Amino acid sequence: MTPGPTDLLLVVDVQVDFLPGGALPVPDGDAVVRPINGLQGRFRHVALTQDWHPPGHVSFATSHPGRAPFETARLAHGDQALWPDHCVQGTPGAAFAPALETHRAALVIRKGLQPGIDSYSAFLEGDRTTRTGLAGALRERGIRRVVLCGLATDFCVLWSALDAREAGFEVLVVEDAVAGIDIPSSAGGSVAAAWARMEAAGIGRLKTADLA
Ligand code: VGL
Ligand code: ZN
Repeated sequence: MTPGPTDLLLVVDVQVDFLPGGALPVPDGDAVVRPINGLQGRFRHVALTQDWHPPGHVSFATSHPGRAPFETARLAHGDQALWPDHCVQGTPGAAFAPALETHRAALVIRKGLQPGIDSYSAFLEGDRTTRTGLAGALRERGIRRVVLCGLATDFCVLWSALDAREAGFEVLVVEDAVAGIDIPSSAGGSVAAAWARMEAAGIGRLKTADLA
């Protein structure tokens, strides 16, 4: 595809804490930076997202005495995976990856700011009710197709892609510009499960080389 005036590149959570050495490292997370920088030059519209939690956020295992990262907690609005403390507002770990180009983006959308609600999705928070405003902002700019890249395939990319589709956009994911956490499961891991869910939702896949 050749990106046009109604296409937007959505760069999800390419932040220090999700890179190797960070608080919640995504394996090979740093490998997405170079392809994403290349992709950004091909799009007229670029938006960046930032996971942006207050200290003591509900998604942190440390906020649940006796619980460990990667366990699941039951909250009033549903199950919550517990993580190491990560992307705390204003800390070095919450900053964009130093090598990520950020100057082309018209929009930076931050998510996960409410102490008691997580938000993997750039569109709709974990209570599945609170909207971030991103869908409206994209519509006002005339965007019809959202092309996603970034971290992590099986969490924030997955939920952002599903909600973009739900909001009525055409959605594509750039498979060599994403990387996943990949929690093992009997069903073959969360990355394979994420691709299956996205495919079932009508979300397309492409490679950086397919973008001319
Ligand atoms: C993410 C887990 C917790 C992500 C954010 O960006 O995929 N994953 N917070
Ligand atoms: Zn988070």
